Amino acid sequence: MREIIFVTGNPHKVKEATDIMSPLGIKIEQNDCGYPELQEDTLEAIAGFGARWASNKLNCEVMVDDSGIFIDSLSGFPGPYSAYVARTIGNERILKLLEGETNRSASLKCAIGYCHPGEEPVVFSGKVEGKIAEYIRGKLGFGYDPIFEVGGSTFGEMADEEKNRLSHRYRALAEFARWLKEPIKKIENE
Ligand code: ITT
Repeated sequence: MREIIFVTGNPHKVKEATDIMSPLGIKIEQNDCGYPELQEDTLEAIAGFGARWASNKLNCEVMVDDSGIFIDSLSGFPGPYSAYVARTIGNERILKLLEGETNRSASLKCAIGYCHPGEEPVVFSGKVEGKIAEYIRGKLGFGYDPIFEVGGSTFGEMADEEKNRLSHRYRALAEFARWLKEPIKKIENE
């Protein structure tokens, strides 16, 4: 089985990546050495930089995952600042910011960066569209899951298998897994 080092401090991401990738023949091993998160406008730039930095530090091929929630009525905020916003104001205060707002559309996005030491990173993106719930619902998942609703349920109300069938992370990882089997294509398309 192909083994990939996943550099992240977030055990929920490791569990989801393992559940998604193991049926595809890819084994995920966590390493939480961390990486500097650039203050960039896109998750892709952050993930590419992080993957390059961590692969050079560990001297092996690695993947990283930079994710975020983009709220339409807030012009895409918090986007690449999602980790900071979760740590500082959190879900309750986000709901307060949206009080009385009729446009509750939002998306979760994931950028998977992958790199070999000394090489250029490649990045795979995934996105799921949904809306911000009126109130916190569900105890499953993590992060923004209890306020992010798709098809009537929040990710916080969905079993892992259900979230992993349609999530931003699933979509990015599926692209990555496809590319791992046929790496030439991505390089030709860039
Ligand atoms: P690493 O950088 O160590 O991988 P992190 O949790 O800091 O872990 P991100 O910067 O990618 O990861 O996450 C940004 C925020 O988005 C953070 O608060 C996460 O909890 C949240 N988040 C990431 N993936 C999510 C998901 O699938 N569902 C809900 N929230 C998520």
